[in-house]
Amino acid sequence: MRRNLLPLAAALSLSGCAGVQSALSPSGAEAAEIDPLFWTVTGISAAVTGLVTILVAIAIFGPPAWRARLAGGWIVWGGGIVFPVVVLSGLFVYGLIVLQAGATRAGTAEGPGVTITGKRWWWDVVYTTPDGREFRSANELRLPVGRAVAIRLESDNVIHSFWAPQLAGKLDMIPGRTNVLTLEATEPGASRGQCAEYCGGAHALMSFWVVALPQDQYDDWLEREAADAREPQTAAQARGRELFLENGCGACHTIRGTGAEGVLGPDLTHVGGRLSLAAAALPNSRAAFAAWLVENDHIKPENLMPEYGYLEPDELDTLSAYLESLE
Ligand code: HEC
Ligand SMILES: [Cu+2]
Repeated sequence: MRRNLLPLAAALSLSGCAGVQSALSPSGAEAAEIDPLFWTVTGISAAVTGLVTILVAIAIFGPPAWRARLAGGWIVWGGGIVFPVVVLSGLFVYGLIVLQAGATRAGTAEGPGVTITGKRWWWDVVYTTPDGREFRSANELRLPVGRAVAIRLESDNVIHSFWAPQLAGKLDMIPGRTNVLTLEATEPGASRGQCAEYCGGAHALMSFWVVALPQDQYDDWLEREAADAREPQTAAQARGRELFLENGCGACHTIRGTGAEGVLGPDLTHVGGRLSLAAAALPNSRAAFAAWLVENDHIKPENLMPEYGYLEPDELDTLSAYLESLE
């Protein structure tokens, strides 16, 4: 039994080392600087553990001559004071140098940057186009590859923390304060992030995607995202838009170009184009829209959106088809 469990436990813990939300697969400049810190500290810790284990084994099982040598006062002074002070001071200074990474990166960002506000339990994201138009999005951050971008982090409720492990270390979002994190994606692709400061019941479901795009694709995307919502293409989608407006969704949500201008919930102008729904609690699909509308409190307990259990199945389907079409 134990022989089977050990490798299983090791495999399980190692499986956390790769994937879309791992500080150990850096795809950002700051994360790439932090990565060696992890391996250096892990390597030195392993070496020290190995050394101590050998000395303890000698002290218990070794030949009398070796044990006598270990019994001297030097082992207390050398192994108990000098060695730890030297090793830990060295690691401390090395850590300080590496952790400056974020600070030294500040000021390298060009352009208007992005403002992300921690909400209960989602992320409000405000971009500015090169010609100065500001617009909102939510629950996803897109970045151009190879360019440092200043991300202003804020909160209007409790403390949250913005952590995109593949890009950089985490930074807190503190009410009444603006913290600036400079992110520079070094390769294109999508990775996941997570709120890293307990902020209430559904904190674990407050995640997001970061999508790094080559500069020209990013520029195209920014232009499309800044535009108003696309018009319904089918009768069903048009009916879906009516249902959206009739059911009061616009009190909390904005869909630019429809007259819905609420700001209590995520901006839905281009919700169909995002990788996930409800801060990565659900995939982005028509079924997920429908599920969210009728049982969002089950999916994300105590979130601030009411459930719409009274919608008829065909209404639900039409409304979801409209939302899905908002790319
Ligand atoms: C009282 C305010 C309120 C009303 C009314 C409301 N919502 Fe929401 N909605 C929210 C909040 C808040 C969230 C974010 C929940 C979370 O993730 O914690 C949300 C999330 C969503 C999402 C996920 C958005 C994303 O970025 O993934 C969709 C889709 C959505 N609402 C659609 C609707 C529709 C359709 C209606 C009308 C039938 C509606 N909402 C009515 C507050 C509201
Ligand atoms: Cu949180």
